[in-house]
Amino acid sequence: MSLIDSRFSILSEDFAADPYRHFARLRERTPVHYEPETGSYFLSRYQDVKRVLTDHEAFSTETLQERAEPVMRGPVLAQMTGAEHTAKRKIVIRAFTGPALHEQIQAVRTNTAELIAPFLPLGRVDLVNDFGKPFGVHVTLDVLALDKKDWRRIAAWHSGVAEFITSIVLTPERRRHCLDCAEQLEAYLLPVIEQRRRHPGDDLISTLCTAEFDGIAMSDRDVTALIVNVLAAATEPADKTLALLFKHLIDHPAQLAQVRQDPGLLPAAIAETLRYTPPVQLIPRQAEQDAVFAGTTVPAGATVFCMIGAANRDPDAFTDPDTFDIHRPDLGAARSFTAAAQHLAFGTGLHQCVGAAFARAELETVAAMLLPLLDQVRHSPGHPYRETGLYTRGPASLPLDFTPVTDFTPVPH
Ligand code: 2IO
Repeated sequence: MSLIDSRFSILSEDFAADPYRHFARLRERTPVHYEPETGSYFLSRYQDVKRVLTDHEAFSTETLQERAEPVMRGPVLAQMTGAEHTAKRKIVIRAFTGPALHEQIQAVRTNTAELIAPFLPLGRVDLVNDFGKPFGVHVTLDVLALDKKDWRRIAAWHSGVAEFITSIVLTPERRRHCLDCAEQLEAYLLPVIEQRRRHPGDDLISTLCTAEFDGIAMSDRDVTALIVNVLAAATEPADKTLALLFKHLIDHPAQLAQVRQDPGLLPAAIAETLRYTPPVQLIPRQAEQDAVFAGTTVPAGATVFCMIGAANRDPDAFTDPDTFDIHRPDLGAARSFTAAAQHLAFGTGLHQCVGAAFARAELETVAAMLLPLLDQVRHSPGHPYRETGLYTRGPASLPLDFTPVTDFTPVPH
């Protein structure tokens, strides 16, 4: 192994600038990459990642006690097991499927129309900072039936919470900032919980407040944690996936033309975006016993990071994996938002994303509305493309030009 290889670090600027350049070498030469600074192991092969995520006895979610609980203010779904996990997961899934999903799609439509309107006459929008970020927060607040007038504060607290759960190394100053955000968010939520306990509606927070587990209602702490869990999980990947979808389609004009002509191709385009550039790049687990991968032992107690981006581009799982192709036969597009998904962007196994169907509906709805509005959409000249984030990753910005629209009136529903 060359000197360069032995010095290679996932914490380096070089890796942060473009992780995708390093994935083939990692899978081939160091499929179990050790980071001495954090004492954790990074797995890059599809089969290894799949094994970790499906063997939940050998690879637990204990790591979340340190990584999530301090800012979630209590236990999140992914930490739970057994009957409690099944019962609470069901409650949350019900809020994101069936009739509830129907209403959320309406909320996605309304938010899309309101948030894109000011940019249409300009013929210019930064799809991340002008639209995607506010859009992700607005939709999440509608799902939770929280007051959208508070969106800026909630967005700022969310950023602190997300920074905490997605950091590989965190300075004491940043840690303090993140905990402050979480405490303020908790203080904001407590009166809401109290009010919904007294006057429950049909929103998710009310359901959590009134639900009983083993004949016992959930405590404020438990309800708070699940709200922050949903808030983070629905908000953090939304702008990234939307911007990545548009970037890939703009960079592949023939596929963009096909999707414009047949919006029925959107689920496949979204699924291929999730495979090609998953917004959640890392999923942590704790090895409960010594485990051997490709001849390397990961010791009991160690944190293992599943590298979703690397696994999704493993040639053992996908043909020509570095090519963006919405028609690829090995994607299994129809199953891409279910437990049978081939790509690992929603994880897999017991803790697979509960919001996958919601994510599909949200992205399909917003993209189907934006595509006809953004005629001749293209990258604005003079802005070098840059992605940020090791854990969650997406474009720092995505400035786009398109044909200005002067006669837009949001269609009432
Ligand atoms: C919130 C990275 C936002 C989840 C997490 C502590 C648990 C879990 C995830 C995703 C996205 C987050 N982990 N969603 O990776 O709920």
